Parts: sequence; structure tokens; C-alpha cells
Amino acid sequence: MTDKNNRLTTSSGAPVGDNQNSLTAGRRGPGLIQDVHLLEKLAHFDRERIPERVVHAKGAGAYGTFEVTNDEISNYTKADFLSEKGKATDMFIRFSTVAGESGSADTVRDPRGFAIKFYTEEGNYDLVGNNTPIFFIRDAIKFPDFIHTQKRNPQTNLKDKNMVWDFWSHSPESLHQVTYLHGDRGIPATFRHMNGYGSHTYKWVNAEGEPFWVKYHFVSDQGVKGLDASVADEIAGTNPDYHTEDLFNAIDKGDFPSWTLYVQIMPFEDAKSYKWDPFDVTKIWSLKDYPRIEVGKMTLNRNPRNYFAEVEQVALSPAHFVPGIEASPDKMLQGRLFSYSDTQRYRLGVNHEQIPVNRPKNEQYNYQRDGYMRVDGNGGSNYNYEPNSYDHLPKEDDTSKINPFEVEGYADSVPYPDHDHYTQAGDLYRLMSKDEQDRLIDAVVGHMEPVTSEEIQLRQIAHFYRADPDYGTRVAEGLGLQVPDEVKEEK
Ligand code: HDE
Repeated sequence: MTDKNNRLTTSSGAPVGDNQNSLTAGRRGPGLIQDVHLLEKLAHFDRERIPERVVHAKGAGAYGTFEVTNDEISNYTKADFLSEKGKATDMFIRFSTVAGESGSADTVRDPRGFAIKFYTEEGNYDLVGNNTPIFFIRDAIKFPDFIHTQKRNPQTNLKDKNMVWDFWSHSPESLHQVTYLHGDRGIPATFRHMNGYGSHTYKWVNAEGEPFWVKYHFVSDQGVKGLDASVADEIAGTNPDYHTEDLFNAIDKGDFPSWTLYVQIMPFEDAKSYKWDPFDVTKIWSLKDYPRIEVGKMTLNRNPRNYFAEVEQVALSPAHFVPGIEASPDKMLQGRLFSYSDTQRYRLGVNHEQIPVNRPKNEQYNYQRDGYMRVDGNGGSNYNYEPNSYDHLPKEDDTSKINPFEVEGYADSVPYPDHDHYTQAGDLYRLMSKDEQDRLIDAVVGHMEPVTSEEIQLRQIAHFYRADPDYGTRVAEGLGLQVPDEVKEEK
């Protein structure tokens, strides 16, 4: 007889007598429906897969600690976890690629997700960013179309470069990010060797109620390194899980990766007059105008024990704010505030916040009840409505109300007024060393070569040319084309 402590049981806890031979009528079968252990085992297996993330499906995660290193940060935000030097907060991070499926290769040219959950004493604060400070588009309404072009052709189920460049060439606001992506940072050496950015502008509010605009920059203490494109291609074929493996092994052997968090702070009123719309996620703020201020250090020091339970089921959402940190009017961010928790209700269920990796450190105390998989006691015998006459039931805290701000104008579908998609993309091109420019041109030409429509290629070449004539001319030459005269005359 087996020791009671390691006895195999069914899901309902009954000991299993035989896990190798199913119950059959006679030696040859057929099988018996009364083999409830077999039925349960198969039925559970049949339901193992949940929908993968519609973007960022392939990823790796780790736990760590974030520690504040600068007392001055409380001048800008009342967020409790940033309140004083030395304050440490547990966190979880998930790194990911964007376009590939959950089994796809790690070393592809693609932005990387850099999504953090801080388990603060005032609830979870999620900063769901990328390894790039900018994005391809600036209005959430374009996102599903954009992602369709990054995924597979509806007929062939193949990746389709015509779709990719057709969309980009019709969406010139993507040029800055397209340039970033085809440069050396487009294929990070490892997850440890890349920076992370909040990308959007967020709003911080201090204890006096003063608001500021803020951008987050996590700078890798390992340094920033890229992979040579041909090496990356080879690794994609031989070890598609290369980045996942690197992260796990580094933490496993105690070589804990860390990042220093800096912020750029913009005084609230500057947003009205800054040379770039500070809520346009296709643009950066100059570091000269708004220098980086150090905030703290994030160190990853623990691997998850179970990939599905922790990394697959983590629900990271830009809608998870804590007092002192709020949304900005950025039209991309506004769409994201809906989309993440919405997809998580579909992917994980309406009660996904109860899954251990998502559970806040403090207690969730509210009047929401019921729904599939409610497993936390569901509020017990407490009443489930408000207002009520009972002091012991949860009450709102008016110090946690959002900081009001003025809005103006008409409700309308309005594009961003700024159509300069070229200055910052050109600046990035000119900032690259000669060698990096060569690699950028190679990467762009290699990616655009399979495009079968010359019209699409020429439309995109015009955008490169507008960013920098050298950039456009070299891409055109690489494709055996010429920059159209009317584009040259625009200058
Ligand atoms: Fe996401 N994005 N996104 N995204 N995103 C998701 O949420 C979406 C955007 C980012 O490790 C989804 O839980 C919309 C920008 C990361 O679990 C989904 C828009 C940035 C992750 C979604 C954007 C990101 C996601 C899919 C345009 C960088 C992985 C599964 C308005 C600042 C998080 C999920 C993780 C995941 C929607 C644009 C980063 C569908 C609608 C900009 C790192 O909700």
C-alpha cells in the first residue's frame, strides 16, 4: 500500500487503483464507461488549452523586487510604493514578442513586451510597456487592423509582407517605430539586454493634489545589446526558446538581472505648448527638455514555479492604477484601458483577479459578487449593495478620487493635428552610427523585397525619403527603384 501522503487521487480526492490500465470488459475490451478515472483524465486533458493572448502570446516571466532609491519622487506622486527611499515592493514581470503564436521563435524582429505588476499595499499597479519608447499608431481604433497585418494572411495562413508594408505606408505615423524596429534594438540579444518603457504619457499627482505628466524608462543594468540578424535567424531555427531559456537560467543560477527606473517629468502646463503633442505615443520627449530622474531599481530574483499558473494566467492591465498615478488623454492608452481586462475576462474568466498571481497583496473588498469560478468565499454573509447602514462594510475613500482636469472642444472623430511623422524618424536615423545605418537599410530592404506591389514600395520609400533623403535613396537603390521626382521636389 502507498504512503497516504503521496497517494494518487482523482480530482475529487478518491485514491486511484490503476493509472496504467483502463477498465475493460474482458482482456481485450471494449472499455467500460464506469472507468470514471479514465473519463475524468481524458476530459480534463481535452480542456487544457485556453485562448492564447491575441497579441504577445509568446512570453516568459519572473518575480522580483522594486526598491526606491530617490526620496524626491514623492514630490511628484503620492503613490505609496514610491513614497520613500528604501521602500521595496514585490513585483512580477512578463516579457514577450508581439506577433507570433505561443510557440513561435524568440529571436525575431519585433517589439518586446515589458509588462510589470507591482504588488503595492494599495492594490496592484500594472505598467504594461514595451522595449520601445514609441508605437506604430496613435489611435486605438487602428489597432485591430494593424495587428491583422502583423499576423497571417486570411487565405494562405502565411505571414504577408504586402499586408505589413501596405498598412505602414498608409499609416506614416508608424515611420518612427518602423525605423526603431529595423535598427539594432529590433532584435534584443536577450530579455536582460533591453530597456523597458511605459511608452505612453501618464499622469502623476502628489499629496498636495498637483498633477505632472510622466514617462517611464527602465534602463538595463546589463547594458543594451542586439543580435545580428543572421545569427538571430539561425537561433530561431535551432533554439526557438532562446530568450526564455536565458532568463530562466540566469535567475536559476543567481545572476539576477536588474533595471534602473528613471522618469521624465513634464510640468502639467507644458503640455499645452510643448513642441510635440505629449500624448502622441509615436513621439518621444527630448531628454534635453525633460532629463531623466532616477526613481529606483528593479531586480528579478525568482523564477515562477509553474508556467501556466503564473506566466500564462497573469493578467496585466494598464487599467490597474493606484492613487497618485492616473491615465493621460493619449488615445491609444484610452483604448487599452478597456481592452486588457476585457480580453482577460474572455481568456481567464470574470473572476481572474482571484488567481494567485493576480491577487493583490491587500484585500479586495467590494460589492461585486458571483460569476464563473468565484472561489474566494464571495463576500461571505456580508450584504452586497451600497449605500447601506453598516459601518463595517466597505466605504469609498475620497482621498483616492481622480485629480480633475479641464477638457475643451467638441465631441468629434478628430485626427491628431500634427502630421510631422518625419522629423523624429529622421533624427533617429541620423543618430545611428554609419554601421547601424547600413544594417538598418539591409533589414528594411530585406523585409520589403518580397513585397509584390511596386506602388506599396514607392509609397513607403517616399516616407523614408521625407525622414532623410539618404535613408529614402538607399532603400530605393536596395530595391532597384528610384525615389519619385515629385517626392524629391517636396523638399
Ligand atoms: Fe497591448 N494588448 N494593446 N500594447 N500589450 C495586449 O492584453 C492592445 C499596446 C502590450 O505580458 C492584450 O492580456 C490595444 C501598446 C504588452 O500579458 C490586448 C492596443 C503597448 C502586452 C492588448 C495595444 C502594448 C499586451 C493581449 C492599442 C506598449 C502583453 C493579451 C490601443 C506600450 C501583456 C492581453 C502580458 C497585450 C490590446 C497597444 C503592450 C488584446 C487595444 C502601445 C506588453 O488586450
